[in-house]
Amino acid sequence: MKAFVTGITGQDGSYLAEFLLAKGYDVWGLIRRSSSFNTGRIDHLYLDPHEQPRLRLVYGDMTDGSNLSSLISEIKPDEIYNLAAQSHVRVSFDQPIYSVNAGALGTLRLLEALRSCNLPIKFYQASSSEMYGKVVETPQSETTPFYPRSPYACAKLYSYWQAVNYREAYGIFACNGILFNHESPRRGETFVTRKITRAATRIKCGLQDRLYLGNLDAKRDWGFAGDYVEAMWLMLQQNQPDDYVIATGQTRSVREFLDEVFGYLDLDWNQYVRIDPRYFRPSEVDLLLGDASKARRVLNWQPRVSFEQLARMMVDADMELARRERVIQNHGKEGAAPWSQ
Ligand code: NAP
Ligand code: G4F
Repeated sequence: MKAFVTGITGQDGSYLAEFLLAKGYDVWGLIRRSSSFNTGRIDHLYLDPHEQPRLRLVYGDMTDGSNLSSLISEIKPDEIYNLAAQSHVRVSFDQPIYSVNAGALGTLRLLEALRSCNLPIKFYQASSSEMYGKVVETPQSETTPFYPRSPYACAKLYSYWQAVNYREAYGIFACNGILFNHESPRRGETFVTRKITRAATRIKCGLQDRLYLGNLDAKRDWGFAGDYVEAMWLMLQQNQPDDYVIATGQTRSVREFLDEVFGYLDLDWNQYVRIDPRYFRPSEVDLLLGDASKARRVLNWQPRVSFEQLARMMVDADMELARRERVIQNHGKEGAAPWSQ
């Protein structure tokens, strides 16, 4: 089996690539040219000389339709996982046009590339619980109406409907995974969970003394990214294409995440956290709570990692990074260049 993964350098892309390689897939990943290395999350898969060269990276961009088209006709994958997006909600207010170009039109470009090559390729679309936005019912399921609250969420909603439309109009096996927030030690450093675990561990190691955050009252249904990529794959293994909510069924506030993380480190976050209005959003999503009973029933999927385990896993990984950073800093103070050790 051959899979083509957009967004392979991101959090989910790295876990999905690991998962598919372990299943024996050949994995092709789309990467963007960057002036610095951007493959840190997948280097362990790519650079191991003992591995079969079953992971191949190709250059491209979701804003470049002709490139996507020639890649799809050349690779002829069995499955496409479309994970690429400007995925930061706050940033999408600063860069709405780009976020929509990459996140919404990018999906359309990929679907068109798929359609025109006339192969029975299965398509996974990374849809998001952000589409529920100002929620009209709780918990949110596949039948809950959408109410997007950001350029990012509007882009995701557009992609969601295009995936449904290509399924209905052209018979393409297209699935939407409506994933609620999922985190891991590989989460981008500017998303709130990772920002907190990184800062808390650096505070514990004496490397920083303040953490500036926005709205602490927002509630999210947080799961572990490693569990969620399995659900993506399961969707494409069914007889019929469909859309599924993937969530834990529990919701916690940012404040509760702070309690868990700082408590684990024996610290009181009130002493270190300050509110900075720069991190407020023009319109906020107050509460997300997913009902994944359809995925449990049809896909036989369920999350394995609890909220507490997730927070601790992220703290443990960031503590390791903070300790290394402290060692490098101490070497620096002694006048020795760390790279010469
Ligand atoms: P992420 O860590 O931000 O990764 C995003 C990926 O998209 C990166 O590989 C990034 O490449 C790539 N990308 C961005 N713009 C691109 C462009 N114009 N052309 C090609 N590639 C581009 O996001 P994630 O957390 O793994 O999430 C994966 C997908 O699921 C995203 O679409 C996200 O919106 C969606 N989603 C995420 C969650 C969540 O809680 N994590 C929940 C629901 C849905 P670079 O590395 O070069 O930046
Ligand atoms: O961690 P966040 O930035 O994630 P958000 O906005 O929920 O979006 C993530 O999950 C979505 C799924 O629902 C994905 F589709 C999307 O791609 C992304 O992965 O913020 C979570 C909450 C928000 O309410 C935000 O206002 O935390 C609040 N928050 C408070 N202080 C903060 C901060 N968020 C960030 N990023 N930084 C802060 O300092």
